[in-house]
Amino acid sequence: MSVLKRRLYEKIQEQRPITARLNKEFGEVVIDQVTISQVIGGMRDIKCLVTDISYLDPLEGIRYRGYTLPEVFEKLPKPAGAEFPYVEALYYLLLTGEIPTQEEMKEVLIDFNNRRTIPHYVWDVIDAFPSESHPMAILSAAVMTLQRESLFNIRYREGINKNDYWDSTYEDATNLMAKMPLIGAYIYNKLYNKGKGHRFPDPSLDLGANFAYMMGKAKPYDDVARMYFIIHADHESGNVSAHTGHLVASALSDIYYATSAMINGLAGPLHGLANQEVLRWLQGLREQMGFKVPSTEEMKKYVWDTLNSGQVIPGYGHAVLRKTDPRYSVQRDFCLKYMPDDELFQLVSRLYEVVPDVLREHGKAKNPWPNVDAHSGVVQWYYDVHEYDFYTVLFSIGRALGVLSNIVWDRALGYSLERPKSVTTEMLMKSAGIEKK
Ligand code: CMX
Repeated sequence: MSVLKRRLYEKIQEQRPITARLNKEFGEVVIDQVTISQVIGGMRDIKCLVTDISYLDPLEGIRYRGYTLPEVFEKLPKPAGAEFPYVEALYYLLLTGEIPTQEEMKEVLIDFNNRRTIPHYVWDVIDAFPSESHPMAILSAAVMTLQRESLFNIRYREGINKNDYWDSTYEDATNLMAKMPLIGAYIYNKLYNKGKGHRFPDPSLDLGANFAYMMGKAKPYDDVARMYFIIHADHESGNVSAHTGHLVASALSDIYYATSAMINGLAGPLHGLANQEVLRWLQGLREQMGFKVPSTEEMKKYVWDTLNSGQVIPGYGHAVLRKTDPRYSVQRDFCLKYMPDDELFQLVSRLYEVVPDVLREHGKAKNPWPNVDAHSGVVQWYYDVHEYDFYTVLFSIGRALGVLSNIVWDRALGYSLERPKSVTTEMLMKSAGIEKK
């Protein structure tokens, strides 16, 4: 058993009696109540999911296993000379709650490396897609294609004990996590380099550096990849992608079905696709200005025009956060260090001074501050990833770290099939004490 899997198993054994006791002895304790507007309004804020992998505070932002993003960057081991940690180290942290040592990392890296082989039929399926297809549709299908590799399905058919579900789920999850960056880079080369840039993985490189290598990008893109995958990894369990992954897996659908579904949820413009929408919107502003630097008044007008035409300002607002997203701030700090004079970065910075006031005046958004997507495309653009349709694929690779870790734990703790209850409008009217006309 690998060091990661052994530590995970020890943690599972520690956690199981706690969850079992809560459920058995305190199952009737009330932790929330539900209002009509929550039922109509997308179940906002209802406390009905449990995860120990991350927690999102509305004012502070995300913590992974109790650590803020700056703490994660500081504490996790890094490759020699790198600014950002191993992505594989974050996977270790998310699964076990522990910071791996450099020694443990050596083993984890070898394990990830050994799982990188991708069956040829995956490339064939990707190649068969028309070149106008959206990369998220291709990614979802490519992950789905791998479903026949699921070890969980084989074990399930053999009739394994429920207590052992986590084991083959962990194997499936780690196999897929090791492969997803390769699939992403292959899709990029197929769509935007006419299939010419494809490279085989370099076993001497960690996940981030190998992704940069396969994308054909020089340093510091390896660090960009590490930063990017780490900041997108998890945002507790209620967001569309994480929740979809969890929901599908709750039917004991395997990791491949669940991850493909989470990718489909991430592909919506109110969620992960917002990162490509931000770039489209920024380029629209630049074009409208004839590529001159816009004045503050011109920026305000552009923001108002977007709102008045009934569209949202992409990259701003959030269902939970009520302050600037720390994932935005991490990227801003990166830009200040590596690309302070970049025109697009400066535009994003100036919009930060304009958009929140306009959104406040507009009076609808509960949170006028930027989220992760307001900044992520700008960094990619700077490193010549100009094909903004691709940005959500990057988000997906990162998000898989959290979703997969959660599903392993769902299986380990025996979380039930998800099945909330719906009501009719008439029932809501009755609850509200109003008559049907
Ligand atoms: N621009 C304009 N209007 C906005 C807005 C924005 N950026 N953010 C919220 N609103 C509007 C909502 O559309 C809603 O309008 P209606 O009452 O007409 O339906 C109203 O303000 C209240 O919404 P809210 O409670 O503040 O926000 P929600 O929880 O409903 O939605 C989100 C959250 C992210 C979908 C929304 O802020 C939004 O559409 N933002 C722009 C898209 C975006 O950046 N998405 C990425 C989020 C991060 C991620 O998941 O990747």
